[in-house]
Amino acid sequence: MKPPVRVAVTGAAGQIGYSLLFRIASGAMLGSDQPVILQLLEITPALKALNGVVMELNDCAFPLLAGVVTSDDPKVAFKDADYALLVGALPRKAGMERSDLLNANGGIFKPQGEALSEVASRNVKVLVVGNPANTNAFIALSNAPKLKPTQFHAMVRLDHNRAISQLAEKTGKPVTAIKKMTIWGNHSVTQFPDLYHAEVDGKNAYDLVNDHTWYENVYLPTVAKRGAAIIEARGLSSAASAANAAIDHMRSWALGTPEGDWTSMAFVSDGSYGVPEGLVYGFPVTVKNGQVEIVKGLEINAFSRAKMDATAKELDEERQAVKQLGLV
Ligand code: NAX
Repeated sequence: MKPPVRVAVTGAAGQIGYSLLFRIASGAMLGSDQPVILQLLEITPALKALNGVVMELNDCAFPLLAGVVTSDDPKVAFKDADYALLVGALPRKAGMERSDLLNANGGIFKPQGEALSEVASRNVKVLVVGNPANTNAFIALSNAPKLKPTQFHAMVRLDHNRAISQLAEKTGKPVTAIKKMTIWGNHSVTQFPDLYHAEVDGKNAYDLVNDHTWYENVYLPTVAKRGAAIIEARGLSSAASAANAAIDHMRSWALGTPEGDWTSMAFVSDGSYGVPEGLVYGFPVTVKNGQVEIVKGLEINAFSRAKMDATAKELDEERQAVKQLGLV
């Protein structure tokens, strides 16, 4: 058996945490030969509920769970962490302006970035799930001078999985037939799910569907607004599917992507595909030995260009806003 790795999770007593922790402890994220120590962060009032979750974790008697730490102090929860999943955030409430939302989340992700920079493993892989995920990741990485910006990702994998599922339904094929899906840009309604490079059983997905009206007016909004549809149906935001996507993202980052396929991850742009440098933007990526590479050389048509620029513009506006608020 390998030595245990340390996995920090914030917002651990929340909805997503309740699905996520059990899957990490079962080996779904890092493999069935990788013991884990969970290091769980919550705000002080939620520590009691968190203790209940820890009781349930213990009651599972997971063979891979080598220890659990709970704290309301990021410097304790992030100490020597090899992986950090930043789930706890302040969602937008009715009547909240965007600047209020960014300010509230700045209060969470600035100190968490600083703490990660000080105490986490030098090779820590950080995934931001809490919304607005891309900009929260930007705030965290901007406050972590001792870590590389590329150590911080934002999650677009739920959008990626939704895009695969919707395409599978349209084409009548299993999800396993679908490869090379991409979510470009922000985890928001401006995201761009790209069918021009996706494949279904090796055939080009856009050509196979052969219906631009459906693509533009049905598929894109269905994928982008799926979160709202879940809230409408369930009365609560996506939790199990979000936790599943976080597991998928970290698994791809730690263990790699399969030959002949890629996935979508959001992280600091190096200027690829004309995306302004420094924006935390979703790209198609392959991963080998923990090294994330943007898939190069994809042809971008005028329709895609406009969509990719619109989501970049939104992220740039959020970047300007957090700069003005003094959060970065
Ligand atoms: P919950 O409100 O159920 O749980 C959030 C938890 O975070 C709470 O227990 C709260 O006490 C804790 N928390 C708040 N501030 C904290 C801090 N400073 N340190 C540690 N913990 C803190 O929300 P949940 O449904 O679990 O969703 C969590 C976040 O994920 C939200 O921001 C949500 O918008 C976001 N989502 C992101 C998705 C994505 O694809 N990137 C999809 C699902 C989800 O909507």
